[in-house]
Amino acid sequence: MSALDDTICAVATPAGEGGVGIVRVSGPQAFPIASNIVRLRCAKSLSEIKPYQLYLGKFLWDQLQAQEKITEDSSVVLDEVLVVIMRGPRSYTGEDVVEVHGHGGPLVVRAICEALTQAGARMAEPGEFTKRAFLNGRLDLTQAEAVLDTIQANSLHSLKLAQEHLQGGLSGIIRGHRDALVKLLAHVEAEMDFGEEDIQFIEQRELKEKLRNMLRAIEILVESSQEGRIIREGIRTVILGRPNVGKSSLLNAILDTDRAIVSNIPGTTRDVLEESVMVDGVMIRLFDTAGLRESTDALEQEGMSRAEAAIQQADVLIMAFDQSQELTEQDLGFIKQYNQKPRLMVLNKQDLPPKVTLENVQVHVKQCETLSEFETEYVQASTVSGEGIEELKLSLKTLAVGKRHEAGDSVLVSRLRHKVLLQQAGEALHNALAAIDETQSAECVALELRVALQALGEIVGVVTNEDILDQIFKEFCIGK
Ligand SMILES: Nc1nc2c(ncn2[C@@H]2O[C@H](COP(=O)(O)OP(=O)(O)OP(=O)(O)O)[C@@H](O)[C@H]2O)c(=O)[nH]1
Ligand SMILES: [Mg+2]
Repeated sequence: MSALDDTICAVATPAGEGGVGIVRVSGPQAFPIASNIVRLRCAKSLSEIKPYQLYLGKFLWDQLQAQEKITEDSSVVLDEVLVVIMRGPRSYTGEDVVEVHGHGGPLVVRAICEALTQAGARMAEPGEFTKRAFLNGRLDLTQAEAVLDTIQANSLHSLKLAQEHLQGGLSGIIRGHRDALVKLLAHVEAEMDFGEEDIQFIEQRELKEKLRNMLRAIEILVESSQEGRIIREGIRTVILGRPNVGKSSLLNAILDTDRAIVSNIPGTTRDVLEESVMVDGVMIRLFDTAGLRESTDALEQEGMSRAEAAIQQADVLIMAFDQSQELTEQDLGFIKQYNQKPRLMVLNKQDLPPKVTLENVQVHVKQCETLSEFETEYVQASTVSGEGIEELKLSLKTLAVGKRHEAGDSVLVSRLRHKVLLQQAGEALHNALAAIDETQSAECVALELRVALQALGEIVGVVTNEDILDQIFKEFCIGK
């Protein structure tokens, strides 16, 4: 992506037909360039009109005379438009911005863009408007990422989380740690300068306590990342179990549609089937899988290895049992084998005479519980009568997200980039503390503090490089 001295344009609304199609122009020449293609009814030029107000006008384009000043006589009216200007720095990008609101036809917006590029603008790259907002200091990096999260939000909770970050919830905390760290580093460095004279600029006890508190706060942020990611991306929930216990029926019942094929022939489901459903503001991504059993059928084996892969990626497991049949060795094997995730034990087919009770399953879960730090919940359900299906959905949500975010008292980290950098910062603080304990030189301590500072700086974008920026902004759509 190039520097900030050119003027960029792009369609800001989704492709296809719609009520309105908006083309956005940003850069030092935004007003003169856009003036070439619109004529306002009030006859003023774009640089003369009031910002943040819509003006009625026409989009005029004469391809042959595009380089000359267009008059209504010599050019073709292609649409009736509304135009709004925003003067930098009080705009999204921090630059002069023009938005042309035309009718939402693919041809209209494309023609507006072509006319703008003929008049001197350049087509924007993905995320370039937001990148400019970042480079011009309108947003920091976590906020820019939160813009993307807002656009991609798939549930009310993920939207809320994105907005918390956009409002600076996370950056405020990170900046607080950075500021504190800068001060501590200054003390340690001053000690290096005057080391010979044995002057202590900060009590070692105080330094250690401050570093320890910061380390703990950073660890809490890292710990929140699992929950944050789940809220941002949805809860990956895999339904597993023996063939014929009713996994696909459960998927259908949760979705309240006839999505998956159900039959009394064991081994019906082969591929992994994914569907999403919203539960209480959180997106649940459900994966129905092939029943797990010994099989020589190549197709079924492939289905089972896909099921295994899905299980490894899951946030939560639904382990389905048929309570009208005795628990089999296989059932018990699953309980033991897949105990490294939060799981929901579903005793299905409650409409049939019981052979298995909740207690029976609990006994087996208890036996392997000592090996697992993960929670287990139980639900009795029937896909025929609908019993337990609502309860099942809510249990899933609680298992995956917990109550913390709903209480609204903590900021969650939701991106892997942030988590990795926080871990780096935490490790450096840990090393700094160890260096102090081992009475290593102040230089060693300072070195670690600088590593932590660098990592925290990268999160908010105080320290950055072009590769990181490209990586982040290429995820955006064009026009944002
Ligand atoms: N009575 C009763 N039958 C059920 C219930 N749930 C599923 N079934 C029946 O159990 C059989 C198997 O259901 P599926 O949903 O296909 O089972 P599955 O676990 O997906 O099976 P595979 O895909 O072969 O692994 C079908 O005949 C369903 O109609 C239930 O709650 N009660
Ligand atoms: Mg199935």
